[in-house]
Amino acid sequence: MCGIFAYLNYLTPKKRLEILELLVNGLKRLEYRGYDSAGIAVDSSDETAIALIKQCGKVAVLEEAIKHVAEKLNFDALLETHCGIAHTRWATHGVPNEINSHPQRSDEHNSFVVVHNGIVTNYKEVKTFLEQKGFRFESETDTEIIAKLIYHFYQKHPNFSFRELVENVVQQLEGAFALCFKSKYFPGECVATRRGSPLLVGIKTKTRLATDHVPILYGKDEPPISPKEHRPHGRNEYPTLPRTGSTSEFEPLEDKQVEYFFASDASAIIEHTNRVIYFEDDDVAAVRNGVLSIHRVRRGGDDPNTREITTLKMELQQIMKGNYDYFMQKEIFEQPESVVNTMRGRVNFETGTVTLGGIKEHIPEIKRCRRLMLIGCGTSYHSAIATRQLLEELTELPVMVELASDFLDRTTPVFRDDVCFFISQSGETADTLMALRYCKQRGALIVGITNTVGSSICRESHCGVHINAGPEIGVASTKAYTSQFISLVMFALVMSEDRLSLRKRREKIIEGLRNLQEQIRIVLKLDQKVNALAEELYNKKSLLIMGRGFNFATCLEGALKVKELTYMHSEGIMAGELKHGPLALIDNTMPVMMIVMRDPVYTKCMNALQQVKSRDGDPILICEEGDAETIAFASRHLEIPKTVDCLQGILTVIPLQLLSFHIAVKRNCNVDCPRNLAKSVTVE
Ligand code: G6Q
Ligand code: GLU
Repeated sequence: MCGIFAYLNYLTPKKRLEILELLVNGLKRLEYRGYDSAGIAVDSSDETAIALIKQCGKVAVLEEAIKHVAEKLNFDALLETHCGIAHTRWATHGVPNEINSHPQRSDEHNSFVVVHNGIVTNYKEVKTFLEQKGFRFESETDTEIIAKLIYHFYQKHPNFSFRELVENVVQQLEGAFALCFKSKYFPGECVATRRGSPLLVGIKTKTRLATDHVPILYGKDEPPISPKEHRPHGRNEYPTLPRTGSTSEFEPLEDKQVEYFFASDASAIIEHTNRVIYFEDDDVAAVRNGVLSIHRVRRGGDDPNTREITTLKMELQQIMKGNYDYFMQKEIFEQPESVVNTMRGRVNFETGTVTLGGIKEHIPEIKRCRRLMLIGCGTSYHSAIATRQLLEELTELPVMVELASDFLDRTTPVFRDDVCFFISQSGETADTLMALRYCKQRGALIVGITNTVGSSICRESHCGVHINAGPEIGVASTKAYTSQFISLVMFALVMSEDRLSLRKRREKIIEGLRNLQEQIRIVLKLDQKVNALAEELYNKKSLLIMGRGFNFATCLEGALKVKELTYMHSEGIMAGELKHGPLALIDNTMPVMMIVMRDPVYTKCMNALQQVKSRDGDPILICEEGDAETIAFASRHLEIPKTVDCLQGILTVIPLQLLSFHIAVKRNCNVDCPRNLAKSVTVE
């Protein structure tokens, strides 16, 4: 999920030190993406042929470590043709430490090394297969299976090209990945591929390239297999692909000297060249003898013949934030992808089943518990409120939702047969961590729901779920909220899997999860409309956000976003509480937003709407797409696609994330780092 950078110089002599500096510099350009460890692989002159340097922590720590291998590596050696790969890791499988950092390797001789962004969801099966073949694993990562699998294929097919080996490997992988490979058997070559994670290559030549396109070579359907290579698959074998046919590699360059820069995004490339190719899913790009070729195993009906070399016209700053001006904005718009990453390898839409590997073994114990307790702070606490009703419904257990600080203040009674969930994006929030220790001491089962692998909350939990939203840089939490929400929904689904009476309900929810990505995209299209509302609201003193039922959490979370980003007063109000006090605030000057969806509390929400209107209030509605009857009651509204009631909060919160963002920009507030706040609150 973080950064890949690889550099290949062909007939372009560079000192080893220069290459190392170039690789480190590439990683520095990717630092803004967030990461926890970093590593590099370059050719060495000793018997391993490839040197690996890896460190937990910042790229600067890696840079220091590189200095210490100066003698061993002969920094002054001039390398005419060379391939180096580098990586910043945001751990998803295994804590951040040196062994788990990338590049991952095939064996102790570093025969094949690989850097990976993303998650391989079927790594356990592949690992079992490779263990049976005698491979011994050293890391906890999903990535290590890739390095070992390619070595396995190499041993089986020693005359396959590097690219063919990679093609065989990726055929066995499920999940999301961008990969760059290096091998001692293929010096000066690099093979890169992607599926679901971004990857591009920059091309630098002395003279301008003769072409703007690189042809795509498609594997033949029935390629010839020489008798020597053809071995029947034994039992339990991963089938190997037939050799792909096309080998006539394309030579785009007049000039033989060339440099290639592979990277997760253009920020690491732009200072070297502005000529880039963005890879598509399942492209396998190989550089051999200085020539880049792009291969695809199969050809689909309207697949193109070439990939275009595009010219970047962006500034560095622009690239880092993509098309966005702020990280928070980027993270809001990343939600169609981050929600899928949370579900990847867990929700099987074909069979309608959900598996949470991190808590699987504890499910029988959880099913026997006395109650569930969900504990967190701020946004993380709101994700617990958002899912409480569904958890009560699908588990039929009492569910307590607690603010960590208040929970500790009350010295709340906790028992051995309680199951306590600690929800935290950073995994380091002091209040949440204290509450965790308090519950652990009392013998409860501790379940962590975090975005940061290896964080304190992760380490101190008995089991847990990584929400896999990817690093969140903006201080105001956005994509982590929707991913926490989905993680808790998935847990509720796991808890109810053998309940026949709930089958229909579960099917509906799983269908809802399947459609979320598309629906979030639709909600994000409201951006301009929300911006217009922000124009109306940005110089007001206060904003009340009302709703109830499944959408109450959205009101609290929306109000928190408005407060922290815009420094304006805002309050999330349970619509049922209106007549018990807040109604007194209503007049024709008080800005109000109301969430009114066609769910079981629709009529009650409409009553609240009437009460506000009859006090001269003029609420802005967040309501269901096409609900003309409700829309008729308001002068302004935002229409949101309908999903199953318990998931609706994921869609209703997004306009409020956007609203707080636009108001903050209009009020000249610091969007990514609001005053007085920190991303990780490590003090009580
Ligand atoms: C919200 C803030 C904040 C955050 C809490 C808890 O926008 O980021 O409310 O959610 O400080 O942080 P953790 O989720 O990291 O424990
Ligand atoms: N899943 C891999 C790991 O945990 C890669 C993570 C990343 O994208 O940085 O090692």
